[in-house]
Amino acid sequence: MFGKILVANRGEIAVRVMRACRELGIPTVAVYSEADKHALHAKYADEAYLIGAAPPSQSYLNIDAILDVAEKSGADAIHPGYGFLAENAKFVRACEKHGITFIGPSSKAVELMGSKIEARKTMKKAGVPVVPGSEGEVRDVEEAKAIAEEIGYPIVLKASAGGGGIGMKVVKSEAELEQAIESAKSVAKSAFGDATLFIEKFLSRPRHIEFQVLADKHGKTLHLNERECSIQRRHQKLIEECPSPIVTPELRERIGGLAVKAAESIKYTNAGTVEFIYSQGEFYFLEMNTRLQVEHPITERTTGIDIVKEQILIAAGEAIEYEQSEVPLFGHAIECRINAEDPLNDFAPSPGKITRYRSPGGPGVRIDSGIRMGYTIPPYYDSMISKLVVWGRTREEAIARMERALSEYIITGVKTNIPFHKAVMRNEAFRRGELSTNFIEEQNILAKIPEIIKEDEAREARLAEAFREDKRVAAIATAVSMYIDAAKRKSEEKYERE
Ligand code: MV4
Repeated sequence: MFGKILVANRGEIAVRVMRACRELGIPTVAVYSEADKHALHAKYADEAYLIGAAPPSQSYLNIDAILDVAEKSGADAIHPGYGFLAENAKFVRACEKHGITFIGPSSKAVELMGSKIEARKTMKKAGVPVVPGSEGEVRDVEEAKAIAEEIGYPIVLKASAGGGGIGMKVVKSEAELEQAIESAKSVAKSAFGDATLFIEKFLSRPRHIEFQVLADKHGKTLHLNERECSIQRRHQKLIEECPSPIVTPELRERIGGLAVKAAESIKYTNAGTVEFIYSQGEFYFLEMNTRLQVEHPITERTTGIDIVKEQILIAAGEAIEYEQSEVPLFGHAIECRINAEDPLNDFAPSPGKITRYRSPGGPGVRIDSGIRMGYTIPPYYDSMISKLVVWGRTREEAIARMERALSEYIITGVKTNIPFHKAVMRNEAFRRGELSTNFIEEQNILAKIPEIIKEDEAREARLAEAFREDKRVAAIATAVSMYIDAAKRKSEEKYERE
């Protein structure tokens, strides 16, 4: 087992990984930037090292600085968390070169799945359904026209080096094609340094359903059920749940089996996620993420499996001890990503000092957070500050619990998207499990937010007034009791004189 683990990340996920290390009795090393001097993760670790200035390129993306700390601290393994270097094959190779275990898949697996064209080819060969589209790269307009004729409009242009929807371009007719290709190429070039494009048939109103996979180094690969992640805004997931309201046990077995086949086909090891889009009754491979996902806690909550611990044990060469048939799925979990963003200002980031912080508690509530009272959220990083995860025996109970937990979650000093989550939880289509990637627009969720903010402000004002009232009452009570004591003292003195 590892002697010491360096967590090459920040915020809630760094604290979350350190918790698993602590439970395994493994000392931890934090790295932090100038902006994170007082951050929770730097305090939580057994050792903490400054690695550079606030901008990620000078700190959390600085491979040499991170490996220097690993050498200096004697860390023999690195957990990358998600984002930053988590899917950077160059970083994985650098760890391997330095004899430091990267807690994740091999650099080969990261590289292969990093090319969406290679991923599609690999999945097709493994018998995993892919969206009809181009075999490989689409080099010019003529090729694109021919493919689009074959599969029919609308089509979508995607960057092979991309992911998460960046650079995606929907094309409704041949007339738009040439211009669309030019702009998609330039976006791909600037975002990923690689202009390679491919084409897929555009599937309308899809759902995003992904399967967690876990594979050890002894040939065992299994899935830990699915997660529904359809509520997204500009390709950013906001609310995830497990299980998906539309996945039956038979579907779970069939598509979970495809996810396992996908992982086995590339000899995948460690934790990964196979993403599917579900449209008109069919599942199609979308992408494979070769990292721990933000939303992993809802899988942990409904299986009882600590995925980060499994990652560490697998990376250390341990075998997975249970069989697929022993992976449970109990109850229903929902995660709301709490972002420091202003929902009334196009969700613009809202960094700043947290003046009041009170997190919810009670049965079935988990908070993974990297913030605390008095902490100043820096403007340099992702706006997610915590994850609120609730569990219930049923989806209905989980929704009611999420509403209760959201009503208890107090964060002031910065704007948050908590009102957005409240609006979704009370939406009838959401409560019926009728989701799609167009949910936020179709249900006009954003229009509901001002009213909710007004309700919250009115409640806060009532509480403050009651508190002031309490203070007034307490002050009057104190004055009366002081008056009574003085009167009593006076009558006693009078009695003694007589
Ligand atoms: C698609 C699609 C429709 N048809 N591909 C790719 C990256 C992922 N984050 C979003 N992607 C999509 N790929 C085809 N052929 C629609 C989306 C999409 C989407 C998919 C699932 C969940 C939310 C989404 C939001 C916007 C677009």
